[in-house]
Order: sequence, then structure tokens, then C-alpha cells
Amino acid sequence: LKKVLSVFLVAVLVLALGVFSVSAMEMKGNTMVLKAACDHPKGYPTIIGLEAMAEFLDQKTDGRIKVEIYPGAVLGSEKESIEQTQMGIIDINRVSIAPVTSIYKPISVFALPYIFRSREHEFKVLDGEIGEKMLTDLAPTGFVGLDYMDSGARSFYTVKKQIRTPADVKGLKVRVQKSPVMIAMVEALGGKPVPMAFEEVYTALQSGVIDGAENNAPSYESTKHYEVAKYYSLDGHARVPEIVLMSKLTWDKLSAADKKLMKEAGAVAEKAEKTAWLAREEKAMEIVKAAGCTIYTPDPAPFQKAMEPVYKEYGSEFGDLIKAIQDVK
Ligand code: BDP
Repeated sequence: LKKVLSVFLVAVLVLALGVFSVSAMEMKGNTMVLKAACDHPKGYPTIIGLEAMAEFLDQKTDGRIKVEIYPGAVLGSEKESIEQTQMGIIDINRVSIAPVTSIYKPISVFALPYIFRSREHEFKVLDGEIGEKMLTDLAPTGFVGLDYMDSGARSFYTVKKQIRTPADVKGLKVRVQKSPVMIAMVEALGGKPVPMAFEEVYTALQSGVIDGAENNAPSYESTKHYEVAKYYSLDGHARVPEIVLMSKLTWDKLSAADKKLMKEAGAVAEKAEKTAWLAREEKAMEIVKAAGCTIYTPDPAPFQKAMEPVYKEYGSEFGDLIKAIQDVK
């Protein structure tokens, strides 16, 4: 009976998926309307990137392809929005690659602590062969990657005391993205990782549910987390890139010419975002300093050393890929 039941359940699921997998892509006459999600507010670099993409497509197609941008996680928190993109409910989604790691494990290599030596190294890898291959390798999981975006480096911020060495992380409840590699990173430092949606972090810091979190300066600033967690330590433990995903269900409906255009639009978005990023990083640091936050730049070496268990874990599966990234000069 159990077997019959499970076969029945699978059948229902398959049917349900078939019904709900209608893509969000909407045709209004000859106009194709694509829904694009992002969890940042208007004015944030990632939104500027998506706007550049929308404008490029509008111009190149004389208004035949329109991208409607939904900022501020209005279509759902990042992890859930990624699942909606898989199902074709969202056409385009700008997300951090951290939560994508739980759907497509190999992409974890880009979220490994200190995997990239610098911004230059990061984008040499991402815009080169390794990064391009990853964008298309995602396809069986339901996405096509259009491009990457800059997200600087993530660092810890805390409510009560400054983190100066890995020992200071010990025992702290640190919010992380919903991503196994980010969980492993905090565990390696002896902290207690608390996976949580981005939108919930402010209240969690304020109420003491967590002792700290980690992010780049523009996110630390735009979310106002700096108001409740005043100690920012620039350990720069991970340069986790952003990625622009397109639902494979939407992608498959595009003509070959439109697919090509979409990839070009991805490159346009990446370029616009990267320019906006550098300016925003500087501005964010000015704002948090002016607000009285204590900024400390620790020696990254002991942090990097403490991450060895993470490399041991991921190295057993993705050792070749990790080496290939490190070998990019
Ligand atoms: C920001 C990313 C955003 C993530 C957020 C987070 O741009 O996509 O949702 O971090 O920590 O840097 O969840």
C-alpha cells in the first residue's frame, strides 16, 4: 500500500508542477513582459544593474521585451524567490550565490572563504571560462545564469563587542544566509550559525536573538543594521558574488536571437552594477563611520587559517575546481 501511495503522490506532484510551471513570462500582444526580482531597494547597485538590463532590452527590441523590476523582496525572501524562479513564477532573479549553493552544490566554490584573492581575481574567474561554464551548468537545476555582479567582501558586525580575532567569534550567534557553506564558515570559527532571511536580521539583532551578522558595507548600511550592530570588523571572509538567474522555463521559450540578446543584456547589467558598486561601497563606509560605528581591520591571516576545515570538506568533492580557481593569475 505504501508503494502505491508514494507512486500516487509522485503522480500528483508531477501534475501539480505541470500546472504551476506556467512561466511568469507574459505576452501582451507582441510585447513580452518579464518579471525580475531582487531583494534590495531602489537605488542599490543590483537594481541599477537590472534597470540597465531593462533599458537595453527595451531599446534593442523597440519595446518588444519589457522587464518589470520588483525590488525589496516583494516577491518573497531570497531562498523562496529562487524556488519560484525554478518553477517559472519569476522570470529573472538577482540573488546572492550563497542560497543557490543549496540547490546546485558546485557553485559553493565561489562562496568559499578567501577563495578570491582580490576583486580582480574574482572577476577574472567569473568572467572567464570557469565562471561562464558555471552559468550554463546550472541549467539542469532550472536556471540559466545571465551574469555575475560585484558584492564586494563580507565581514562580521556585532552588537556588543568588536571581533578582532577568530577567538572573538567563539560562541557568538551569527546570522548567515540559507547556505551550507556559510554555515560551515561560521562553525569553523567556533560561532553558532543562525540561517535566517535577510529581511528578519534587523529585528533579530535588535532583540538579541542573534549577536551579529555579516555582510558587505552597502548591505550593512542600506538595511540600517549598523544602527543596532555598531561594531564592524573588516575581516573580508568571503567575496560572495551576486548572480542574475533566468528561469529555464522562460529561457526555453525564447528564440535563439532573443537568447543571445538576453546574454548581452546580462553583460550590460553586470557592467552597470559594477560601476555603481564601487561608488556605493565608499558612500556606505562614510555613512556608517559618520553614524559612530567602530570599524576595525583585523589581520585576515588567522581567520583564513581557521577556515581549513571548510576547505577540507569542500575540497574532497571540488578539489580540482578549487585548484583551477586558485591557479587563475
Ligand atoms: C547581500 C546580497 C543579498 C543577500 C544578502 C543576505 O546582495 O542578495 O540577500 O546579502 O545576506 O549582500 O541575505
